[in-house]
Amino acid sequence: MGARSRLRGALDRLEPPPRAVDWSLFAFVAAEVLTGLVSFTVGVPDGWPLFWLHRALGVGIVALLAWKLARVRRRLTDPSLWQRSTALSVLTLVAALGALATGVVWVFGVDVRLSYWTLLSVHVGFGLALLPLVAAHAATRFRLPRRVDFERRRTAVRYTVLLAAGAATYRLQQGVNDLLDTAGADRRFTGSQPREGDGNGAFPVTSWVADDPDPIDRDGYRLRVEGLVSDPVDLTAADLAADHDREALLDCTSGWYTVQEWGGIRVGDLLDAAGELDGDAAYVRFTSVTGYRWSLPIEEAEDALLATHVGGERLSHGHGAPARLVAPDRRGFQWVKWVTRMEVRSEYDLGQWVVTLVSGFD
Ligand SMILES: Nc1nc2c(c(=O)[nH]1)N[C@H]1C(S)=C(S)[C@@H](COP(=O)(O)O)O[C@H]1N2
Ligand SMILES: [Mo]
Repeated sequence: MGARSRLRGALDRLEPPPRAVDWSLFAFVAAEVLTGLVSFTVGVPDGWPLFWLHRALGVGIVALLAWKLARVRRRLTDPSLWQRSTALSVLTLVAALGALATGVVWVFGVDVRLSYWTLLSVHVGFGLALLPLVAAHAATRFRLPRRVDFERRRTAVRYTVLLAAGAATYRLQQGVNDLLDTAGADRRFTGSQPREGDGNGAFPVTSWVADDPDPIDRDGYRLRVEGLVSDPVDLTAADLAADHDREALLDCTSGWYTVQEWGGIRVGDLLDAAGELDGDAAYVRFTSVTGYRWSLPIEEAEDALLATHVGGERLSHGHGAPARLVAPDRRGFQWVKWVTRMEVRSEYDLGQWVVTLVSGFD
């Protein structure tokens, strides 16, 4: 038996029964959306397995999709077999190929923009569109999975091999990056690409669509420190005299990161200006002039920086002047810009997850 037919044989043995392929595709896509979204909240290197799982599942989808297309090809290419649901099937396929292609191109470090979206943001868009499409597609051809489709031992072996092969493929790709010294080699464990240089001009201004306030007048600016403190206080821009410098890495979920020297004041020192903390103090919530907000557990918050400077320059308006949060080990979206309110709270703020998405819309 030649190497080629041996590989063929191995692939055939790996191929799940048709119904299992369909349900696996659904499950893999759901898992991709889940791991993708959760990965947005991970900023510490210990979180790397989540990103690897996302990549391995992605390669797994390539294999599952290949098996599926080999089976249903004629339903797409032969017009006499077209049905009402074929349009939905094609749309689902386009979204799947879009998500896969953008993901694959991204790992090579390609850095193109589609209007102002990075390729990674387009990837996220395809992925989010794919989930409801796959669900609707599955509903048009609904067949319950059967026991025989997922016979226990074979199934376990199959999916283990599939994921292991996925991870190995990604590892191999990284080897290619290193060998050819592609831009992909400089990516962080999160997949983000580097932005080099110091100061305001070295990295992009990234805000949600509608979060676009007018520049804040320094003289009129006040930072309100309130909540579970004994003496709430309004601080002026002049009160925020930077006395700390800290190197910290900003990693945006749209796929870039930058290391900068941030100048500012420790949040703990600002809280001291508002007197004593209440015994129930558990979180500090940072709110932007736009309403955008995020909170950090009190200990982490105290050690975070309210930055007024970056790379030795005063923060530009776009980067959050007069003051923005610098939260090391957190993803960029948590680094609230144009902070006008710091509030000590006893409870976690679930609403922030929605508010960060819609703030700025009137
Ligand atoms: N008020 C406010 N703060 C914000 C944002 C925003 O849209 N509004 N965008 C966040 C996101 S997604 C990132 S990545 C960082 C980007 O900071 P930069 O614009 O200085 O690069 O700011 C965060 N802080
Ligand atoms: Mo971001």
